[in-house]
Amino acid sequence: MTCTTTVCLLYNCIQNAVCGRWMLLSTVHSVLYIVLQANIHFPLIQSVAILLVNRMCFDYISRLFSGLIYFGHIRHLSEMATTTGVHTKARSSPYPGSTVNRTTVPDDKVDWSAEWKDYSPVEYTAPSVKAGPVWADVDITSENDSKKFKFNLIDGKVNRKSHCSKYTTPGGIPRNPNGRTGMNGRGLLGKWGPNHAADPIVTRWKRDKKGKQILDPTSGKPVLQFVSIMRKDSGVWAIPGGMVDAGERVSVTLKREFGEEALNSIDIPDKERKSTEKEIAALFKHGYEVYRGYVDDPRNTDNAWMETIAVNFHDEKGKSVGKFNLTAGDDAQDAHWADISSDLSLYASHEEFIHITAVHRKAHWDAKS
Ligand code: RP5
Repeated sequence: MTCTTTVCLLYNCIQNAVCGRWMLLSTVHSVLYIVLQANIHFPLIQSVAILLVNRMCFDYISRLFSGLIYFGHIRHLSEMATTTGVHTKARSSPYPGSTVNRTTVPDDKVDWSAEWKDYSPVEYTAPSVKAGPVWADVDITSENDSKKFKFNLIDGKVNRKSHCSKYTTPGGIPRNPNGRTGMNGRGLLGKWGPNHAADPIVTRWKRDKKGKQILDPTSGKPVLQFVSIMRKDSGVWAIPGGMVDAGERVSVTLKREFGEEALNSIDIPDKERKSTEKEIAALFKHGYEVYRGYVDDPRNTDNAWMETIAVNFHDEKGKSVGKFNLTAGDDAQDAHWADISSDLSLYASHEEFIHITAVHRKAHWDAKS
């Protein structure tokens, strides 16, 4: 037995003892060890088995120590949230970009377990989605259609797994795990089930002209600022997040979206642009994951919803991205460094992600905390 397999075998034992939920994978894993140990003289089979074992070990270790090695250097909050509370924005009317009103869902009927025999939500899929752009799924008009999709799985290049839990698919159609929204169909969202996004929370400390950190007079804590953009669709301030493209790594989406939505707004002389891009790349190597899960987005429906991974990239000394002022970019959107406090009113669940970031950075939030 090679050194690699000994290490993997040891790891397998620990993992079996600690992580019952990976039992199935562990069994597959164990079968591979038997192949390795059976003194098989087929070098090809043995090499494939070693490769698979190593790959699986890497995945398991990534999960166990996800905070340390997941996509580079992104660390997690141990008490990381995976769902927001009862969704409210996902029940609001009219539906964005339309005059369609949702069926009203009272708070006590949001949960699918609350009985509502006559629940018959309004049906709406935006014409732009029905037109069948590359980023959208095809319509499901019969249970047979839904067989085209691998719900709760990685489906080719599309991630149809939820960050929260396995979702149900009554009649072959995914059901929003956070409850009723008063609308069937996909609205403006392209994918049936989870639509994955990524939110880069770029922060710096608020400083005076001499570079000294500014403390909030009520809490006595330093004021944190984050890059906030005004969304073109709603005119609401938000984190500059965006959709994860098919097959794209979340770390790539985070940097790309920040570049597209906020970097265009950074007022930098052309000759400094290259070095700034380098500084941003360096900042984006060390993120802190503050949230992973459901987003209370006004575009959600009973069959399609937003999920995100929100990561904080902090410029402690204010010497990289933090040294730039943000002004309105070429496109209509606006961008600025927003002071973080409980007074913020942001798009979807973004206030929640910013609050978690403030707590993590021990920054001012409100007079009490
Ligand atoms: C929100 O929608 C996510 O948190 C993310 O900020 C955003 C992604 O959608 P687009 O900005 O691409 O429309 O739910």
